[in-house]
Amino acid sequence: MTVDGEGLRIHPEVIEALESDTPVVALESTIISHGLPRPDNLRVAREIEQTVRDAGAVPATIAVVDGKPCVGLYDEELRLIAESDDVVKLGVRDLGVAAAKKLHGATTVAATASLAAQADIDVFATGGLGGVHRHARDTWDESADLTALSRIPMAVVCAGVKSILDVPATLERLETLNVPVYGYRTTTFPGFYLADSGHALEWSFDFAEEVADAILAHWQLAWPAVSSGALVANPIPVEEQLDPALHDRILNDALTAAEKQGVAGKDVTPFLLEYFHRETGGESLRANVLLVKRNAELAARIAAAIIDAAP
Ligand code: PSU
Ligand code: MN
Repeated sequence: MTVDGEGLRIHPEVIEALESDTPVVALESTIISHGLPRPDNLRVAREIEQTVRDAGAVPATIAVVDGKPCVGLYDEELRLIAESDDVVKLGVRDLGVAAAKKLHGATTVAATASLAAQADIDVFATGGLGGVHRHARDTWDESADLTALSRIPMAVVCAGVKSILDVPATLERLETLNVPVYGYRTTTFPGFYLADSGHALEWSFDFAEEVADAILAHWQLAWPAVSSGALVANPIPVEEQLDPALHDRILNDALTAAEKQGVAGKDVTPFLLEYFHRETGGESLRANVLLVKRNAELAARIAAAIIDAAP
C-alpha cells in the first residue's frame, strides 16, 4: 500500500513497514512527558518501543517536534520529549496551534490516534485511556479521548482507565459513542493499577486473532453509521497489581490534594499521576511500566492478526 499522511513526518522505518505489511503499533508521548517521572521516563519510552520490536512489530511513537507531527521518532526526539521543559501536552484541538507556533508537544491518546490514523496505522497501545472525571457533573471534565475514539477507526489497547476517573460513567459514555470495549482474557473492566475495576464487561476474547476479527468486522459493519475505534482492555495480572489498600488510600489523598490546590483542566491527570508515583514510593511506577509493556506486546500481536485477517 502507499502511505498517505500529508503534513506528517513519517519515519522511514514506519513507511517501510506499512508498505510491506509489517505490523506497526502507534505509541503516545504524553505518557512520556507528563505521565511518567523523570529520569525513568526516557528509559521506559525506549523499553516500550523495544517491547513492540520484540513482538515482531515496528513502533511508531508520535509527538510534535518544532510544530511538525512526527510518526515514529528518532532517539534524539524521544529524548527531547522526555527531558525538555518546553514540551506541551497536545490534544487534537492543540495540533494547529502547535504547528503555527512551532512548538514541541506530546500527544494525548486522542491526538495520537488522530495522527496515527492519518498515517494509515490502525493499532495503538497506551497505559490508560482518558475518561470522565469524578465530579464531571459539575466540572464537565471529560477527556477528549472519548469523543476522538468515537470517530477514529483505531484499535486502542489499554489497561482500562485510571481509578482517578469515574469508571462507570466512562463506560457509559463509550457505549453512547459507539466504541466497543473488548476484555482480553477478562470479563471485567481492568482498573489500571488494579486488575479489576469491579465493573462488568459484556464481551471478552481469549486470543489476539479473535480480537482482530471483531475489530475488522466492527469497522466493516458499523460504517457508515459510525467509524469508531475499539477499546481492548488488557488487565495487569493480579499478582503484579498495586496493593489495593495502598491504592485506595493514595487515591483519596490525591483527589483531596487536587481539590485543595485548585488543580483544573488538562493539569488534572498529570497532577494525580505524579502524586501516585511520589506517594507510593515507586510502586505505582512499577505497575504502570509493566502494564504499558504488556499492552504494547498485545497490540503488536493484534496488529499482526489484523494484517493476516484483512481481505
Ligand atoms: N493515562 C495514563 N498516563 C497518561 C495519560 C493517560 O496512564 O499519561 C494521558 C494520556 O495521554 C491521555 C491523557 O490521553 O492523559 C488524558 O488527559 P485528559 O484527561 O486531560 O484528557
Ligand atoms: Mn480534562
